[in-house]
Amino acid sequence: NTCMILALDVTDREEALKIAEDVWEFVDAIKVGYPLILATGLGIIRELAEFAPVIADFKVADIPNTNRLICDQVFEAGADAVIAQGFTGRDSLDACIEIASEYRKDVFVVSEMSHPGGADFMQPVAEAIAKMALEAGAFGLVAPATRPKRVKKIRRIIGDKLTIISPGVGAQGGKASDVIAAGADWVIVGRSIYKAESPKEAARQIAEEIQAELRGEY
Ligand code: BMP
Repeated sequence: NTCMILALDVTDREEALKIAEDVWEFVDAIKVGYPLILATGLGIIRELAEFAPVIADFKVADIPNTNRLICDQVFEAGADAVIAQGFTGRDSLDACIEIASEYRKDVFVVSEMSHPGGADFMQPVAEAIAKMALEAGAFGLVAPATRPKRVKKIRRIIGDKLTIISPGVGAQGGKASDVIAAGADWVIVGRSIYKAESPKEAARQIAEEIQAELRGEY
């Protein structure tokens, strides 16, 4: 377990596959979203699944029926998990979880986003979303590495029942070891890896920082 997820937001298929091949040993999953999938097609999910489990970050946020249709496509394409927004409410989330469980796959729910604006409207509802995700039987939450204190708070609410994956490390200012210390299970890292001169070296360094934190060396 490397406690790291690669956010592969490049828009070129060859580049995406090259980076996945370079860094797979340092990551436990690859997160793909609109940039890569709109550019290259849904087929990229199966290609990347050769290297690591794929999390489809579509931030699903619609009525239950539309959520069901979206999740069906995502899991049919070979994704191991989908990311849904929580603010659309319990029935919309239930729809995602219903389809995921048919495929024996997982749903992560966004509670509060990592960018500065994520504190404007999402932070006040984040704790309620975390509770809802717990009650609904989601697999995990997406919580901000840019605000380790918030991750700590969310961890207190959900206990050990949900996994926390945390974006915002590096390019957005968060530090991997800080958010792991605050209770995140995995950090999500994009630009700091895929824009690095050597993505492999960058991934290795962050992985080492996390392992040192877990050994209590920080
Ligand atoms: P980067 O490490 O380059 O900042 O990438 C972070 C990734 O996590 C991006 O794919 C972004 O869309 C996603 N993300 C985020 O940054 N904050 C959130 O709150 C939720 C996200 O999914």
